[in-house]
Amino acid sequence: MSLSEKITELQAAGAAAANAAANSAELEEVRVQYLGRRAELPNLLRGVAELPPAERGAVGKAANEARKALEALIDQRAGRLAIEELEARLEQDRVDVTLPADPLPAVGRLHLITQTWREIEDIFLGLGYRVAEGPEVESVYYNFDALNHEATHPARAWTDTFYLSDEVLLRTHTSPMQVRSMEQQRPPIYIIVPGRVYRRDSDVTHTPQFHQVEGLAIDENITLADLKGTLQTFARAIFGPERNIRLRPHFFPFTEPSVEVDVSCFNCSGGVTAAGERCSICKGTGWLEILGSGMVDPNVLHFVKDSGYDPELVQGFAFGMGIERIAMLKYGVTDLRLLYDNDIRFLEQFA
Ligand code: 2NM
Repeated sequence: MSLSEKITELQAAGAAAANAAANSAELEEVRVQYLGRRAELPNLLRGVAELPPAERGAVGKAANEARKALEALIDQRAGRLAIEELEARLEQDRVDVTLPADPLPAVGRLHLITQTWREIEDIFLGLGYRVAEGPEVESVYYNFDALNHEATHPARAWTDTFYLSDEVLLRTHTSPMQVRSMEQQRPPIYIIVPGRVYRRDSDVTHTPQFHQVEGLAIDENITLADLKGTLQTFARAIFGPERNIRLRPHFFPFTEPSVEVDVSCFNCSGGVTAAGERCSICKGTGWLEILGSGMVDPNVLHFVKDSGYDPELVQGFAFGMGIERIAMLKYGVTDLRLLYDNDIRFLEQFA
C-alpha cells in the first residue's frame, strides 16, 4: 500500500471511529488513538522525512491535510456531543418551579380558643366592624377611671386585680382599648377588641388569665334596638339560624341601661329535651347566658369628648363576651380546664 493510500485509509478509519463514538469520553479515546503522540497518522508525518525528496512535498501535504481534516471532524463531533449531553442533563435535572409544592401533612391545628376568637372576628368583620388590639399592661386610668368605675368598685381591689404598681395593672377586660380607640378616631366607630385579660380568680370555672371580645358601636341615632339586632345576628351566626336572644336588665359601670344577653338553648325546647327530660345544658330554663351589654354611659363619652364623642350628638352600645365561654357552649366542653390542659386527645377533636 502506498503511503498516500495509507493516509487516506487512516483518515477514513478515524472519521468512522469518530462518528461511531457514542459520547464525549469515547470520542476522546478516538482522538488519542488517531491523533495522539503515538498515533499512526502523526507518525507517518514524521516518516515523510525519509521519503525521496521528490515525494516529500506531496505526501507531507496530504498527511498534514488528512490530520487537519480528521482533527476538524473530531472537534465538530465533540461540539455536537457536548451539546447533546448538556441537553440530556438539563432534561434530566429539570425542575418545574411552577409545580405546586408537595406539602407535608399539616402538623397540629389551631387551639379551640384561637378558632373561636377568629370565628367571632369574622362575624363582626362581616358586619363592618374593625378589629383593634391593645396593651395587656394598662393604667388604672384606662382600665377603671375612664370606664366610669367608682372608687369603691370591687374589681379595683388588689385582691381582685393584678397590680404592677399603684397606677399600672394587668387589664381586667379589653374595654381600655375601646377608650384608646375613641381617643384615636372621631365617631362613627365600629370596633371589636379581642384579647387576653387577667383577674385574680382561680377555681373550677375561672382561670386567672382568659380571653374576651368586646365590641363598641358609636354613631348618631343608635338605640337599644341596634344593640339587639346586632347581637341577635351574632348569636345566629355563631350558634345557628334557629336561635333567638333575650335581654335581661343588669348593671355594668360603663353602660346605662345594661343588659345580660341570653341565647335560646340549642339542646332543647323551652328547657325540655326531645326525650321529655329537663335539659341539663340550660338547667331547664331554655336560655343560656352568652354576654353582657348596654348603651354606653354618657359619663364614658365625657372622657373622650375632645375626640368628638359629645354625648348630646352621638351614642352607642358596647358588649363583652368571654371567648372560653362561647367555645364551651358551642362545642359542648363541660370543663374550662380542658382548654388549658392541652391534652392532645382533647385538642385533636376540633379540626
Ligand atoms: C361588657 C358589658 C357591657 C363595655 C363597655 C365599653 C366601653 F368602653 F364602651 F365603655 N366597653 N365594653 C361593656 C359593656 C363590656 O362586658 C361584659
